[in-house]
Amino acid sequence: MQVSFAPLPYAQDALEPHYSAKTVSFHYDKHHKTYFDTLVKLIPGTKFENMPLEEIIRESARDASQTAIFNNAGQVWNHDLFWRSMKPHGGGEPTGEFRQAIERDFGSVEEMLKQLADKAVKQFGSGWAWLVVDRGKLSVTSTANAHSPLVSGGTALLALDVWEHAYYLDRQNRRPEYVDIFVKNLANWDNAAERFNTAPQQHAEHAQPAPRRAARR
Ligand code: MN3
Repeated sequence: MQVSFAPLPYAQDALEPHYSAKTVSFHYDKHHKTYFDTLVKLIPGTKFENMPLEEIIRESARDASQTAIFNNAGQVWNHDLFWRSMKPHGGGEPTGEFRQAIERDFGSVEEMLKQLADKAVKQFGSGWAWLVVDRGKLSVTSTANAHSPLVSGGTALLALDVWEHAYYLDRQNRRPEYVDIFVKNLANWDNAAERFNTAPQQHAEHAQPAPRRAARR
């Protein structure tokens, strides 16, 4: 089996006071771990058994009879990125080439943050907000439940979990407050920049479609 339960990239209390150790403990040790444990029980003896996680997600997304595997695999992947989308003393602003790309595609960093927060707050029910790069172009999007840009297209740079379990212990129903704190105090732009720099077809000029051949008669 190729799937694994990734260690947290920091101590459970490292995001205090913005994201409590209690929430990290429930969210990582219970919710995230349960998705992983369930996946590990579901895949033995199936074609998914020896696939890398990303392939399990893409394959199961295409098959309505594999919803349980898709949901649990998707949530393992989404949470792996979510924990890396935060860091102690995070927030602030992206820098360098990544920042230039944000300014090119959104007008300003502030506008990108505003649009990301808006997607996160308005996602109806459980889901995720994302900063994505697709063929060199940045955008923000949201997905429901276990879905992600792995399925909808592009490379996810930042994942913001808006399932209630992500914030309820700290902020009850106040999702906008959680989103605001995530953006201002937790977001890990270094990790997002690294993912941007290594994303396939990072540069917009590579995104040009190949010249079309003249139609034959
Ligand atoms: Mn979660």
